Amino acid sequence: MATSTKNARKKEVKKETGLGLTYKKDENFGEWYSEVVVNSEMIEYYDISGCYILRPCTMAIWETLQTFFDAEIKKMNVKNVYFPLFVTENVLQKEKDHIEGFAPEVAWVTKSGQSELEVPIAIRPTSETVMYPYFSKWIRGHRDLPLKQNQWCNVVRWEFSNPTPFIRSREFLWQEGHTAFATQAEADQEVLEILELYRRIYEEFLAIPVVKGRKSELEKFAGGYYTTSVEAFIPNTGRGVQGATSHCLGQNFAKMFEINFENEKGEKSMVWQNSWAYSTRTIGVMVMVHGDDKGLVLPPKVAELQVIVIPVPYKDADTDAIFNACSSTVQKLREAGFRADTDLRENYSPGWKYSNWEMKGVPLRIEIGPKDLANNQVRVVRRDNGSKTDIPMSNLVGQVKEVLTSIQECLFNAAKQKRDACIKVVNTWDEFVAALNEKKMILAPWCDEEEVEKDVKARTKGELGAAKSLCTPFDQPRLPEGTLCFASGKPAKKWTYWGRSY
Ligand code: 87F
Repeated sequence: MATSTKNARKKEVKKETGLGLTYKKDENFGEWYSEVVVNSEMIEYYDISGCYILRPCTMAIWETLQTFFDAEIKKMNVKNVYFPLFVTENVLQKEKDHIEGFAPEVAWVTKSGQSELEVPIAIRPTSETVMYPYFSKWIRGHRDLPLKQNQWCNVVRWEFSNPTPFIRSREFLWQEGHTAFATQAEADQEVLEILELYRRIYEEFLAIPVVKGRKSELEKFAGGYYTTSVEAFIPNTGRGVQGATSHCLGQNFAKMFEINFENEKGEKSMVWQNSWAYSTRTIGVMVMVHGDDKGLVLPPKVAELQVIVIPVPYKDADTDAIFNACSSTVQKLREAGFRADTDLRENYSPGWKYSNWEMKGVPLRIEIGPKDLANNQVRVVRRDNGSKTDIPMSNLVGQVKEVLTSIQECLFNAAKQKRDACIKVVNTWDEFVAALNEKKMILAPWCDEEEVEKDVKARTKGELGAAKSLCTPFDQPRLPEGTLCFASGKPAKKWTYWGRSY
């Protein structure tokens, strides 16, 4: 059979059985990603480009992150609110500078039924202009401050560059926090507190290393004063990805929306504002970083199902006894607080079930066969490294706990090792270009001039997209005196990360 026909057949068989992936992560990353998110049942494609159905195992992860973050911001006395989805053109255009570059991405409702609306109504791409007129109304005196509000919602940005599930979709879920303070010092402090929560989402929950830092003038939110972010990196594509952002807006919006208050001395002053957000993009980064050729790999802390128990009945074995052992194992695990289930379907073989649950990324598999039953033990198999161990039933809960903790740690360490291996420190333009071609995350001394970053973008323009600054890390290596900018040759002011990005 010709190879192409063979491959086509292979693909067909996989489609029929739902087993395996056609593409390998290291060979065709883009196709691999699309296949993983669908075959693992995280995403279903929809008939509108850039819109995706988020299936239960996706929403379970989102809810875990949401539960953590929501509790943390409530400790900071942030209140949840909900503002409308729709915004009039008038209000949306109020802050012209901020909307200008984004205008092409705004989606509009122009009709109801067959009749044209008198005035088109926009769907929120973000809610500054929706919320701030009311901040202006609600804030009168210094006793009304700080005002801290957050909403969990969807937003729509009608993007035209290639849509990617979770990473770049036209509608996505996020939280957007909007806060107002009497002083800059309070705003500055909150920016970093929120950024730390974002770091924890990535590192503690999703097991993904991130860099905390500040965005360049070119890359910051144009309507704001300064932007901080957590930046992740995808080794396979050599692209940085902005994980979440925490902005200090300064007093720009206060000026525009007249958000004033009477301070303690009875003088009229303007508030200092922040805004901050993370979105379902977090989940896409997780899939890209941890997934492998068998499918999804989920960190135990966010996995909807942490342990799957599979009966392995041989021909003459006592199937009922094995099924019962599976059920009681699940019960023990659930009582101990784990998310566990058993797969007792009789029309699938154990091998098929192994592949199926591997595809779905379940961190730990427990197999129970006749021998295990006889020895009062179970076999546990890790999703992250495939290692197998037999553990006595008497210590089931203790050992499972240990292994899950270890998986969470190992995923982070492996991801960090891979990410760190992609970091390249360069000093000259030639080294920079070489590193970019090697898909590196580049740390370079920079003069911090906007024109120079524009020049870097222009000089690296190409099929794969231009390089840009990712962030200036808060954690700065020593910058020896006399160090020159990699791009301009002028005296360098700081170390900054550069690369292609999502
Ligand atoms: C697209 C269309 C219209 C991003 C847009 O980062 C407006 C915008 O303002 C827009 N895309 N932005 C910037 C959003 C800034 C800010 N908003 C609140 C955040 C955090 C949450």
